[in-house]
Amino acid sequence: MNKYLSNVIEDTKRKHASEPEFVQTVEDVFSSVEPLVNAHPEYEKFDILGRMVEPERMFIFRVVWMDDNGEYHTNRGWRCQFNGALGPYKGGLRFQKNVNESIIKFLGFEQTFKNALTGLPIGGGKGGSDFDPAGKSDAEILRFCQSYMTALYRYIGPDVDVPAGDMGVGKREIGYLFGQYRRLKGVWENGVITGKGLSYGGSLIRPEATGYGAVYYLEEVLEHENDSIEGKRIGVSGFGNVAWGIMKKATQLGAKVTYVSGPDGYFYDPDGVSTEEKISFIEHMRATDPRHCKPYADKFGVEFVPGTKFWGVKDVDVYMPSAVQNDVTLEWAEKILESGVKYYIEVANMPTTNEALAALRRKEGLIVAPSKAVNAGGVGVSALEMSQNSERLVWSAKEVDEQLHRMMKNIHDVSMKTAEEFGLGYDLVAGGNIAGFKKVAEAMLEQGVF
Ligand code: 2IT
Repeated sequence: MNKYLSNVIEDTKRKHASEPEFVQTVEDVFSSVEPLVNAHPEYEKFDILGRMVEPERMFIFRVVWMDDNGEYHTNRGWRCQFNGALGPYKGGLRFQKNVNESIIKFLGFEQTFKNALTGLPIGGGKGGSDFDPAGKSDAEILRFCQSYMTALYRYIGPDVDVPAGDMGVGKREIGYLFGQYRRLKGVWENGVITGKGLSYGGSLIRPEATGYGAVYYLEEVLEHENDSIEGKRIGVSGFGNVAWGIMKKATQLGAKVTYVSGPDGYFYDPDGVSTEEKISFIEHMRATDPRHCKPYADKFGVEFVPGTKFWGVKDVDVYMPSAVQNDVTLEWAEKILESGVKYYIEVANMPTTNEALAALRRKEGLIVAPSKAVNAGGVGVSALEMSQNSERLVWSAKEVDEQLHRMMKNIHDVSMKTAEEFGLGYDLVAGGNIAGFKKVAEAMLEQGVF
């Protein structure tokens, strides 16, 4: 391996010994960009790799809130402004019990390259809290969000850092966070946050964008293989906002999501989650009980298998991991390899462990697409929301959807062409990583010492 590259990886492992997810994502991206680093000796001269793994800054703050019984709770909040070379820091907030510094940092690092792939002027950031939204009342969520924003507001702004949602942060939380920002600053700067409600500057199609974008990307892959989306059966892990968007778009295009998993097991619906009633029920499950997908099986009378995942089933055409990081370990990857399924389209951030990903990528005839390209439509439409806010206009759903579609096509094409340029064939993982990295590196080089 390139000496400079391996030195930076070793350094990262040493400095971040207690941050396994962050080390994992650095190793993943850096193993892909080796041909680029070999072709650009100036990266070493200007220490681009060393700079790339160090967030520009990261805030840690206390978030104290009172529950409905008047008891005090103290959580930890983070915001990581990872890389601002391409634009204001941009990325979601994740509220989840298991959130820690390693998770925020890995997400911020990935976000930097993902945002570069959108082709829009956004840098990479991420934030969150170890707050557990499960079972909290609306009033408790409100108080938590107000306290969170009170700690954060002075570090963000429409031209500084623009948060959005991620797991545990949806339209309701975004509303409370924005309300508190406006109250504290006394200005109408709705471009400070994206994923807003339509009544105060949200973008049409933003809720659907990540899932729709993932399906548009899948269509490009299928077209490359002289195949089509019509009739495809898709297995999706997770039933959050992203999976919901995939179900809607897949249905519109004549495909269907037949397997869905949650923390409690998975269900199999041979007809697909493809009626309005079923898709609405998915939304309802997410809002009321995100830890169980069994209620779907009970309601619609389909098979439920408790306590396991469906990876390895043979009666699907496409796997789309859309839940949490490291969902697919080597053990599951081996089952996927045995299944003979041809398309493995990552959707969630880092859903595959590095060893599982390596095993999947080695398999001849299996097409693997990386999440930082596939799920980029979400943040891409967030950037479009920022444009609408600065224009003080609202674009039509059709216009946003068309731009999203073009963006996804472009991300696929750039990834494909970049891989070809480096003699790697149709390698969407390497192509996506190299294309995103190259863009950020160029901007950093041109901006001098920063
Ligand atoms: O992982 C992601 O790209 C997001 N959670 C969306 C970020 C955004 O700023 O819309």
